[in-house]
Amino acid sequence: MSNICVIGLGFVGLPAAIMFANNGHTVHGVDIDESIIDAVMRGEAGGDEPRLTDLLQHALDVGNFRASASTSVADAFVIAVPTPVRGDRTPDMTFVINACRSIVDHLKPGDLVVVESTIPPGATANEITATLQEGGLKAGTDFSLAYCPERVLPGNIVKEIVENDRIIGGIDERSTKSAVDLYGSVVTGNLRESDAATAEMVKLAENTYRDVNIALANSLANMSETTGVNIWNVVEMANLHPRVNIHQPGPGVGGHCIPVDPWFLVNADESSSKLIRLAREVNDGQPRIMANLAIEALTGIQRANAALLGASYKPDVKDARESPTADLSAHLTNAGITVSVADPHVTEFVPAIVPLYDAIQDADIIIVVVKHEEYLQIHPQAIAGLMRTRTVLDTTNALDRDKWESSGFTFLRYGEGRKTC
Ligand code: SAJ
Repeated sequence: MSNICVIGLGFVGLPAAIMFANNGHTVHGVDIDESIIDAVMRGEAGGDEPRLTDLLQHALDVGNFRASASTSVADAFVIAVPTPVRGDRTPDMTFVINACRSIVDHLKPGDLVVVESTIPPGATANEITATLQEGGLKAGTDFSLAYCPERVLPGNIVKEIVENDRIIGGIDERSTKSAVDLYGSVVTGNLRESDAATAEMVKLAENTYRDVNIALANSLANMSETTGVNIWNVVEMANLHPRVNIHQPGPGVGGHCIPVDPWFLVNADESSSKLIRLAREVNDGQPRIMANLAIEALTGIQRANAALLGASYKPDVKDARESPTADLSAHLTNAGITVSVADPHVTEFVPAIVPLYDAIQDADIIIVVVKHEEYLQIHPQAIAGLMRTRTVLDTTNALDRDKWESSGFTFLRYGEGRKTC
């Protein structure tokens, strides 16, 4: 059993802290946000993770877990704080470096420091090592240092944090072994030993792979206006090929990972990452394409009203970070269209979230931006009478065309194209 200090109690750090605490370790969770500390100590895990609250309560009940604002002495320190990009798309390592600084005063020979946060290539060996050594101890010689990226899927974290294979990249062999011992006590997936630089690139490659493939899907979908071909059918049939996995087109790429992490690679090597930058530009351009489809559909309607359904970054979660809905709303507003936004899970958003029927009331168009389960159950005939004119734009291939058209709606689906050739 070890004393573990987990720094950062967000969507990765809190589940990690609870996982360690429920597997025999004594865990001290640290966060700079007092409201998070208070909620956690009340047994409230927040977020959308099934079972996480129960597991937190169990860790608190057995006395293996506590949370506070200040780092303490431990055998192992796990850093799981955010690494956003600035407005100029350069990585912001402030939180990671501050976390390292908070460890220095408590670091002692034989300790282990693990970074889970997504970081730029080379950061473990460079700024992280330099900061941790500010107290006089030497990384590798006096304490172990490893990079162990997370790959859990929000919405399924409790399962994946234990079962997913993990890459363990130490700055030296002993650091790798020390981190393997720690994660081996709780992770049932395979622990793949490597070095820190490789592990850093694995994480960035995983998310960049996804962003580039989403950009490919979106590019193919954007051709459907020219080809007149239904891209959803194309993707479904192309993926019947045993070695093809075209992703799903959509209104844009949100979340605090996929739209962020590829910029770390662009920033590290601009000349070699042209494809990666271009994919980011394609995906960031999607909300404007959705807005143009809606604006075209509203031609001739003065002072049109649009109801946007879905504010979160992906279905059935309440996280709205980098949500495409925000840009889509801005483009429509700039075109003189009045926008209302509804979402069954999100509470904090700009523009403010309104109830579904309030958003639809007097709307000229409904734009489905997120494929929330609730929206699949909407009965068009139940809402048709609320609208001023009845048009629906489905940007996520969520809705049944016949169901809506039979209720008198003009039905538009992004990526279906219109026969023009
Ligand atoms: N999206 C598409 N088309 C797709 C898939 C996703 O437009 O085919 C959009 C989603 O709507 C969403 C965004 O991309 O706006 C990101 O969605 P996501 O499904 O990638 O979900 P994340 O960001 O919650 O999780 C990803 C995962 N990474 C990979 O699948 C490679 C997860 O395993 C990572 O741990 C997580 O990023 C992270 O924290 O890095």
